Amino acid sequence: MANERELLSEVLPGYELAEEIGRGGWGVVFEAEHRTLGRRVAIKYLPAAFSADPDARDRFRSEARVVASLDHPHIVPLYDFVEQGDICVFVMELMPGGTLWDRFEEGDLSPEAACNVTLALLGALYHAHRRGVLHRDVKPENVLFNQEGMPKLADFGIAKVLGDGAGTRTATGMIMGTPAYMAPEQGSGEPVSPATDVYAIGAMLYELLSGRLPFESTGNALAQLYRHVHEAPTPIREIAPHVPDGVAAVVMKALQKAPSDRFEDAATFAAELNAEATGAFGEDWSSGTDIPVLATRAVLGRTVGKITESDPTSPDAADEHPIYAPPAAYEPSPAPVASPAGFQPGHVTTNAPQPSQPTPPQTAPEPTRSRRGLVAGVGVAVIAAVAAVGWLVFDSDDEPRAENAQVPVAASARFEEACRSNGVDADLCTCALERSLDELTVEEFMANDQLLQESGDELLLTAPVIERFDTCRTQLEQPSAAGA
Ligand code: 3AM
Repeated sequence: MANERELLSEVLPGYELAEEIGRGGWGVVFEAEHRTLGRRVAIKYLPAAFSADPDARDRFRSEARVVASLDHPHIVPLYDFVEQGDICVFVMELMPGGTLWDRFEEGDLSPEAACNVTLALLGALYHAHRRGVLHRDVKPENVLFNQEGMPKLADFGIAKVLGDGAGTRTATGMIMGTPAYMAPEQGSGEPVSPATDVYAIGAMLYELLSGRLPFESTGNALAQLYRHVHEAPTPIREIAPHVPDGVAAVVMKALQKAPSDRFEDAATFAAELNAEATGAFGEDWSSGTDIPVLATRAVLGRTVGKITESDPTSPDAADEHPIYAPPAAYEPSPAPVASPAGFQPGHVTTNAPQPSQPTPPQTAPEPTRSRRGLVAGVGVAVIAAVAAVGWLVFDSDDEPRAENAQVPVAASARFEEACRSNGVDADLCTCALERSLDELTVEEFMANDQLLQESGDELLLTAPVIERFDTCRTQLEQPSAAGA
């Protein structure tokens, strides 16, 4: 069998293949140059494990069409999509400036820069949401910088294509996204909507500003998901007091559990963030970051209120029309989300910028030490979890894949039900469940006898769980013994 380079050269004879840039879960990325145009590009090659499935191929094709229709300065543009035999190849803009994660990890990201990149991404998401495209895997690793240092969101929609009914376990795993940034509804298999991406951006901004995730991983993806679904994140100012009040409030609003309690849409989020950042960092906060961000009128118009937002001749006019509706082809269980209300002519936010009160420059927060490793571990764990779950309940291809994520949560719900029927105090129950999630492997957690035993109609708690109650009781009585 020909190696990857030979295959790619055969499929894309117009390109001179250069260095391999890297390998991700979904393929290998090479740098290449168009022989005639001289344009340098990135080529992403999808392994045959995904592209050999005709259904998956259909979805790649239709999603590639959607992604190609997105035209936004902060979305990595797709130049071409080629399929031949079992191979699918995406040709994209080359982004040689590395990822947002790289910059964060290098400690090279001031709070202003973090807010500025977030504005760029919100503009990108707003554009995509209006066209029925959800990203569903927003994270610093998926934000790349081009030659000019312009941040752009990458891998748009690919996770979704892979997740929607793809027949491989690995592909099924990808629907889970990345637990570190995952909205409660995505983690529990409920319908996703633009608010799901809003949450992920909120989780990302929380991390960029504070150096910590809203819910740190203990190495167990299910435990992290459980926290996103059930627990309130620590208010960001408690761990990062340097974050200005207003900016902190914006971050925490994006992290609300109920999608309807978050921002109405990505544009509202951007407008509020811009207003609060202007109040905290001063009028010129954005230009001082050296990160070029093309804030469109649609994103910032409400805050600045200077332009007639309904002007149909505006280059951003398309972004001002409420056309979001999850297309059936991409959404097996359509999100019950009302179309965003769009912009009201003349509407200006009441959240006007405060008088400029620049804060002293802040040093970038330290990223959580082992987070990189944890993310990799978490990714593996999630795939493992879903693979196991797929085995248990998804022999039928008719099931919407989004349901997969429900199973770990359903197992948690069964545990809680067993607590209730056995008269266990709710706090004690939550504590023991969390300990179980932390201490057990995914397979053990899913195996009934590790937590519960069925006896007739009754659900009994197992001896290891009862031992955890004892530990938890001590922990709850003496919080300092929490680590015990
Ligand atoms: O292996 P690392 O993390 O260095 O950032 C992506 C990742 O890099 C990079 O390819 C690797 C595997 O996904 N990548 C993805 N799209 C890219 C693009 N359009 C890209 N690098 C440059 N341009």
